[in-house]
Amino acid sequence: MENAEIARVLSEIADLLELTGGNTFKVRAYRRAAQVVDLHPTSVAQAWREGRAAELTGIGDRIAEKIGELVEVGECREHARLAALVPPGVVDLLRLEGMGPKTVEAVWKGLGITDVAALEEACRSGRILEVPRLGPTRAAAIVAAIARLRARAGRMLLHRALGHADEILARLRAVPGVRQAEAAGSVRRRKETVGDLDLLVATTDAAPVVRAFCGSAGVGQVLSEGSTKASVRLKAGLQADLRVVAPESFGAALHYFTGSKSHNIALRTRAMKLGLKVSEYGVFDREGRRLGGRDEADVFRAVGLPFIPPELREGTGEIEAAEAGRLPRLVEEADLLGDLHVHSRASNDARSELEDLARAARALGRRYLAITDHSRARPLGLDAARLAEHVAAIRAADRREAGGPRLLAGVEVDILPSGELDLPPDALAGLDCVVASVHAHFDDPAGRNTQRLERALRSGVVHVLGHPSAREIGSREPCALDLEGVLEVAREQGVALEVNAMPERLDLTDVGCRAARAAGVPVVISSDAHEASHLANLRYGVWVARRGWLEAKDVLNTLPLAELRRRLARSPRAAPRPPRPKQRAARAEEETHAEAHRGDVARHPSA
Ligand code: DGT
Ligand code: CA
Ligand code: CA
Ligand code: ZN
Repeated sequence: MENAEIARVLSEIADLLELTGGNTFKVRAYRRAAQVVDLHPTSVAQAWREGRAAELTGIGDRIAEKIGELVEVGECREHARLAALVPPGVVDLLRLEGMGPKTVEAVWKGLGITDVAALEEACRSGRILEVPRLGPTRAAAIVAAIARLRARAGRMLLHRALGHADEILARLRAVPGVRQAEAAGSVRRRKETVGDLDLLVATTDAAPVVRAFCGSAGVGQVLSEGSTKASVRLKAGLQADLRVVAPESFGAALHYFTGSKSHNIALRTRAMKLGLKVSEYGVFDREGRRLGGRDEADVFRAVGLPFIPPELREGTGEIEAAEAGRLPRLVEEADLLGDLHVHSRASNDARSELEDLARAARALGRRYLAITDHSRARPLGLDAARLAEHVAAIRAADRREAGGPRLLAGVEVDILPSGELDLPPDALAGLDCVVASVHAHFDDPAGRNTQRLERALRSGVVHVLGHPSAREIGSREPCALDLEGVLEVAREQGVALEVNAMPERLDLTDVGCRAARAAGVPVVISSDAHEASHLANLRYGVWVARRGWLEAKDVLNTLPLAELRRRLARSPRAAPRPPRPKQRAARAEEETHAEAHRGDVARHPSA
């Protein structure tokens, strides 16, 4: 058990004692103990197990016993006893800035408020003013504190977190003496959501950097400020941690704070076997001589590995792959030549004209753009007749737009709950790019969802399965799905799976990409732009694909248009392949590469 967790329980006991009228000395003793544990430099749990609990000065025997209980059995009876006396939501009220135990007790016992939502409602309705000493100003402060609590509870989407990081980094880079300033942590690994920002600066003069950081525009509260590190809570709710290091340690620190934790552990284990020590300060040999650490590459070089891109550092086999010389050459944004899922104003939820889209895509250097507006099941989408007109308009615009990109005529056809497509096959037959996706009925059981998708894939007219899980991060859970089964059918039918690059979708996920690659199914990375400005979002999809170990050859829209057309303009599979025998799955990762390559010819004899 981590110190932080032990400290949390101890401090919750203090809270509960206070809410239940416990003895103030006892309350204070628990609070002090919580703080001691929290700030203890080494593992308290380990100290307990090794019989060194005495080194925890400031903790009495009674509380030490509670810690022992926590360490041994993972919970403590005193905590459970007290928690039973207080409705669970009431302790949450104490998490709100500005709500002490007295106020919490007053709203709980006075107004019967037992959770954050009820408290918010009471603030908004004014009922809270019935509590003595609670005026409108405090009510407003409580509402603000609730908003911050909510922001804190959730992780932030990568694109927003990156925005905050870039803003602060720009400020830090402007401080005289700063050599380098970078984001580490999950932001650098391009994880889809971010728990907090980890920023790193190289300089010999830390003080002005810490000052600039704490004084950044977006900072709501300075949580701690030291000589070479600081933590702040941004007004947006996100926490940001700063570390200032000497330039000769920057690479080692960047590696350490980029993580992930499991990658770091795997790398250090390897270093130890080589008689080396890797820390955030550098790489050291047995005699403690420093071998490097200025550049991140030093760390990998010292342990005899090639540079591992941050997106792969999740401790899921990247060290082994690096060791075997089998790291993928990850796809890059510049590899993408076009975008295969774009909405124009023919979709009722999109605004841009074909010309606007073409212009924006041209500025981004895209060579082709498939216009894929919604079919009719989406309100005011295209029925067969309107689709035919729209296709003519796209073809005409394509002839007009001499400077490129080439405009491809497509559609995003809805997959109905039955698995049928929402437009007849002959309306879809002549299109350059048919994206089929689910937009409703997300809650069906896995079996039915899987059948639904498989049926759509077997229609013989679908090129791409759009946002396969239909999730929206933080607001809609992914559909229950047998992805392996869907991939099997996609492979047999020659259908690609989409990595939808909208920051709140990112669907396929990184894990899904890896599964697609293992199954020999190509992906396309698409913006799903609903406005011309969204065309730039492809990079978020590229990061997902990179985290999913994909190379350019795994991604169809890295192909030049002629080749892409050959790849898409295939006739439906005549006879489905037999299901793959299970024992082959183990070899899949190796094989599928070769197969994906051969597939171009083998699966499309017409080409
Ligand atoms: P997040 O913030 O939840 O999105 O994810 P991270 O990966 O940014 O995690 P964070 O902020 O807790 O820590 C940043 C990095 O610092 C982490 O990826 C690796 C390193 N790190 C933190 N704690 C430990 C640790 O206990 N052991 C090791 N080896 N590395 C750690
Ligand atoms: Ca972090
Ligand atoms: Ca952190
Ligand atoms: Zn769409």
